[in-house]
Amino acid sequence: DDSGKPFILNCVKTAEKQMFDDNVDHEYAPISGTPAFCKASAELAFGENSDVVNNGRNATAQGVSGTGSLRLGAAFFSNFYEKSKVFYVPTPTWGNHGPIFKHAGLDVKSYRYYDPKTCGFDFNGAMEDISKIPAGGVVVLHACAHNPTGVDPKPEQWKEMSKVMKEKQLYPFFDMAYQGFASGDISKDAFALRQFISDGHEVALCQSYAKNMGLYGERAGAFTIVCEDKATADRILSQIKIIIRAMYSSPPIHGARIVERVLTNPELRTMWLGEVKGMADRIITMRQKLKDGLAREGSSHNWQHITDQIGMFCFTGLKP
Ligand code: IK2
Repeated sequence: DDSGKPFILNCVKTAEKQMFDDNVDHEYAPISGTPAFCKASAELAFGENSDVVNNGRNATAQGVSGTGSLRLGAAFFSNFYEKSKVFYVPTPTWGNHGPIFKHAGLDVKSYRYYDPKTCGFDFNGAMEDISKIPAGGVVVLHACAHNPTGVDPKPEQWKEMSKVMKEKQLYPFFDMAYQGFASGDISKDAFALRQFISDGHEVALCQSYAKNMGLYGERAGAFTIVCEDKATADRILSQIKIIIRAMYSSPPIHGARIVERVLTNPELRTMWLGEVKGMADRIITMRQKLKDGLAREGSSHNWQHITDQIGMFCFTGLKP
């Protein structure tokens, strides 16, 4: 907030108060988290009327926030994905992607993403590199608000990327750590993911509630593999549970309970949607103020990229 303090969402405070009043216990969570938490997370990502969730095609497990969900996904791919052990990440990417995937025994390579000349997306470079990845390769995609550049592909560019990845039989692995936190609209921020689903991809997805619900230290997130049918999803979830059981037995319960309440209680959900928008709008306003301030101080440089970029990260293009 404006005093540099961590912001606690009112919907979260209200959910916690309700939980206290309901005298909730401290029982273990199920190995893959509660079914209600997993369903609400999948619906948030794929949409309420998504055929993925309606037909049970999602194998979804609670993860230990975004990082734990990535690590769980990495373990699953390392154990069971026979087509390739190579994960392709954008250049640059979140500094922990490489260590997480390598820790699970995967190889990490990269594809072009950021263009320092424009402080924007290197669409041609990305397309060229992605189209050369051998069939079966796993491509890591930041669903929105790319960390650390703030540079996202435009909707038309996402469509092209989805098309080429389908043609080349590449596996989309989405990291969605900022749904709602980028534009303020949870559906808009899920555009890329939903586009890939409507193009027929079976994707992997990692979600985090650290930013969009301000639950950083509560470690609430989810890992999903979208399958061709429910029978496959059930078999995959069973294998995911075996991995979780050996790694940490069961996930933390308090944050997941907050998420479940906020997403499934209509009043709390409405409150949350307003608060996510409030946080995103604040970031958008900060960007505009930075750009305006530079102009006001006399800079004639084109700072358009500051407001073209989105989310909490900004590559200013300043030289060392
Ligand atoms: N994926 C991306 C792209 C992220 O930016 C983050 C959060 N990064 O910020 C916190 C940090 O650097 O530790 C994550 C995943 C993981 O977030 P979390 O594990 O906090 O949910």
